Parts: sequence; structure tokens; C-alpha cells
Amino acid sequence: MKTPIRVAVTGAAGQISYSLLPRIASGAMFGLDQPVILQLLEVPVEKAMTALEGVAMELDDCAFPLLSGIVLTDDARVAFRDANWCLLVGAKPRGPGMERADLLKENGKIFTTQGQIIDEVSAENACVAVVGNPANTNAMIAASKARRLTADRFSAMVRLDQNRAQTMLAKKAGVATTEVSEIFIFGNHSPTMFPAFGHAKIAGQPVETVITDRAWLEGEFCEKVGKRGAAIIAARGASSATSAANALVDHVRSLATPGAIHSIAVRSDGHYGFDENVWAGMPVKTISSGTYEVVTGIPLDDFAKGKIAATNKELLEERAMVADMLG
Ligand code: NAX
Repeated sequence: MKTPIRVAVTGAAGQISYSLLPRIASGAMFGLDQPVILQLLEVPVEKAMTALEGVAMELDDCAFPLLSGIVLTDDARVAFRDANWCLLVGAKPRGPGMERADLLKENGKIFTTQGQIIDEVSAENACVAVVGNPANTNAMIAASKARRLTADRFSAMVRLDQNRAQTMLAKKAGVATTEVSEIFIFGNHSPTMFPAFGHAKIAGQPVETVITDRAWLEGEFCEKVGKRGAAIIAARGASSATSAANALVDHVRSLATPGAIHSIAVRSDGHYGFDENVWAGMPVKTISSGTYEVVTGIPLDDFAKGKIAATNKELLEERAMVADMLG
């Protein structure tokens, strides 16, 4: 049996974590031969910590063979100590009357502190994956606090958007999701994101030779992927949880699998027209566990360039709103 790895999860009593933790403990994220120790962080509020105890009781009651230990804490130093993976799910939701700038600032404080502490106490070469919104900018803030860990260890999740786009293309074409490949997400995890259909394939053929309705691809498809989260809130009365947890499993598993090509939000070096130093969704190829290179050379037509310019503009606006928190 391998040595257990330590996986820190924040927001561990929240709804995404409720779907996520059993997937990690069962081996879906790191493999069926990799034991894990879960280090679970919640806010120092009795209700949250009691709920967290309930979550841990349920995990115990699953008797997962790979679950080597569970740590429950409201202290970020305990949660991130020696952690190999830090999954930052916890964030404040947007309250009534709260402006986007207020949300950015409120959550920016959380990611400032967590970025600093992760850098101080996590394992060598720890990987940090941010889910809590606004995820791209939160990842940028956390990375800007790191002195030991390099910026490429911090990614934000756009895999839910990739998975949504994959299924929508499959349904439109009347094929299985496995027939859809190379659909990548560019930009922010927000309605401005761009699912780059021009490069995607269905059964190995360019999407546009199978789905010939270009107006649908440019219009309804892009809009539906971007607004899928809102549609789920409208239907369920709560935001995406199981699909978000599943996307994080995919995000981490792909990042840990050499050769995998997948969408994550990472620091831009000016790729694809993104400004340097924004965290933008783009395709990457995993080199070794936690290291990757951006896939370059995907051709972009004028429509795609316009969409990328719009999502880049939003990322720059977000960065300007938290400028005083960076560095
Ligand atoms: P919940 O409100 O159910 O859970 C969040 C949990 O985080 C709460 O239990 C809260 O006490 C905890 N928390 C807050 N601040 C914390 C801190 N400083 N340290 C530790 N824990 C803290 O939200 P949930 O539905 O689980 O969503 C979590 C986050 O994921 C939200 O920000 C949400 O917007 C974001 N999402 C991101 C997605 C993505 O694709 N990147 C998709 C799904 C989701 O909307």
C-alpha cells in the first residue's frame, strides 16, 4: 500500500463537499491504490463545526478502505499542514444587495489568508485547486501570497463548464458524451467564458461538420453553457453541487495524470490574447502530477477572438477591484 497523501478541503460542511468527500475517500480522485487523509476546514462557528462532525460521522460509516484519517478543524494551519493537495471550496455566498465588488473583496480576504498559510505549512510542491467563487480571481489572490510555491501550483476550476459543454454538444449531435473531444473552456468561470467549439471534435470530426447550425453554436450553445449555473439554481433552488464535486474530481485526476489534456484556469503568460498574470481558463497538458504546459496553437477565428477579448476584459476588471490585495 502507498503512503497516504494529505488532502485539505475547505468549506467541508458545505453542499459541494458533501458530494465531494465520499468521492475522494473512495479513490475516485487519486486512484484505487492511494490512501488519503482528509484535513477538513470550516469556519469557527458552532453550527458549521457540528455539521462537519456529522459529515465525518457519515464518512466513518462508509468504512472506506482508502480513508486513513480525518482531521476536523477551524484552524487553517492545521488543515493545510503538510497537505499535498489543497482544495479550496469554501467561500462566502453573495448576500442580498451585495455588489460583485463587495463579493470579490470579502472572498479576497479568505484567499489572502489561505494563500499565505498554504505557502507556509503545506507539503513541498503542494497543488492548490480553487472552486470558491469568483474562482479565477481567488486563485490569483492566493497565488500572489505565495513565496515558496510557484504560481503554476495554483489553478481554478473551469472543468464544470467543460463537462457541461461536452454534454450539450453530444445531445445536439445525438451521440454519447464519449464521442465529444477537445472542447476547451477559455477565460473566466462566469457567463463570459468561451467554450471553444471551433476546435472540438465529434467522433473525430470537426464539430461544425456534424452540427452545421453555426448560429446555434455561437448563440444558444455559448449562452447555455455560460448560464447553466443559474438554470440549476432556478430549477433546484440551490447551486450546482454534485456536478461541481464531480468536476473537481475530474480536474484533480486530470492534473495528476501525465498526458491528460483538459481545461483549467491558470496564470496567463499572454497566451491566446489573455493579459499576462490573469488566471484564465485554457487547455493544458499534464506533464507529471501537478505540472502541466499550456496547449498552444489552437486556431481562433474572429468570433472566438471576440469572445476571448470579452472574458479577458472581465478578468481585468476583477483584478482591478482586488489590486490592493495582490502581492
Ligand atoms: P455552501 O455555502 O454550501 O458551502 C460553503 C462552505 O464554506 C460553508 O459551509 C461555509 O461555512 C464554508 N466557508 C466559508 N468561508 C470559509 C473559510 N474561510 N474557510 C473554510 N470554510 C469556509 O457552498 P457550496 O455550494 O458548497 O459552494 C462553494 C463555492 O463553490 C461557492 O463559492 C460557489 O459559488 C462555488 N462554485 C464554484 C463552481 C466552479 O465551477 N468553480 C461551481 C459550483 C459553485 O457555484
